[in-house]
Amino acid sequence: MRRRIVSPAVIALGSNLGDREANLRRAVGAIDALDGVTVSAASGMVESRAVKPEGVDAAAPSYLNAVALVQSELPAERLLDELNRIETEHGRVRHERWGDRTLDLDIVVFGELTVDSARLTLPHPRAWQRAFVIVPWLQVDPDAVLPGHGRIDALEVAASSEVWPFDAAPLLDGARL
Ligand code: A4P
Ligand code: MG
Repeated sequence: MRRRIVSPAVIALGSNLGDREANLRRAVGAIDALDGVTVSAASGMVESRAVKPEGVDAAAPSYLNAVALVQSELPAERLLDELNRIETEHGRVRHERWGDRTLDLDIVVFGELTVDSARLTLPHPRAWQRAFVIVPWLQVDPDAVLPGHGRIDALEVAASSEVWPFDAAPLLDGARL
């Protein structure tokens, strides 16, 4: 019998183009529908100003972000393939770094895995400084630890002013934890 290896992973979702709420909602459904991937929890949505390489861009459409906890039988690179496919299916086009997008799906952590390849860096190198990742992640895992940076509740303090809650129905029906 094939032994299943299941890894807990954290996925950050973001959208600042189109129907942002619908984009995040459909993305959570599409992730949960992947063969070998189950979404165990999803945060509420938070809103924030777009961060560009040159700083906060108040003229760009603001973002909705959320975080999903998943259990993945897919290895990290295969999960990334599937997330890239879901992004493309949601109309994602890549023109510029940190450019406006209908959907961005990033793997924040994948179990204890540390990777630094051309395609995949784990843990995500910028998650620790981003309120739009840390604040929703704390909602679904208050004890979470970001390898290399420690407990995320200690990171939130500096970051918390940058995001505000977005009132919407839960991304997942019912608690699954
Ligand atoms: N890649 C490497 N590691 C990962 C990972 N852990 N998860 C590679 C996902 N992808 C990973 O990503 C570029 C390449 O990163 C991919 O080919 C993948 O193989 P991308 O999605 O094409 O482009 P990007 O998202 O513009 O690049 P980058 O540098 O990953 O962006 P960030 O750091 O994710 O920032 N402002 C607000 N308010 N909210 C946001 O969500 N997001 C960004 C994107 C900028 N500003 C934002 C937000
Ligand atoms: Mg990305």
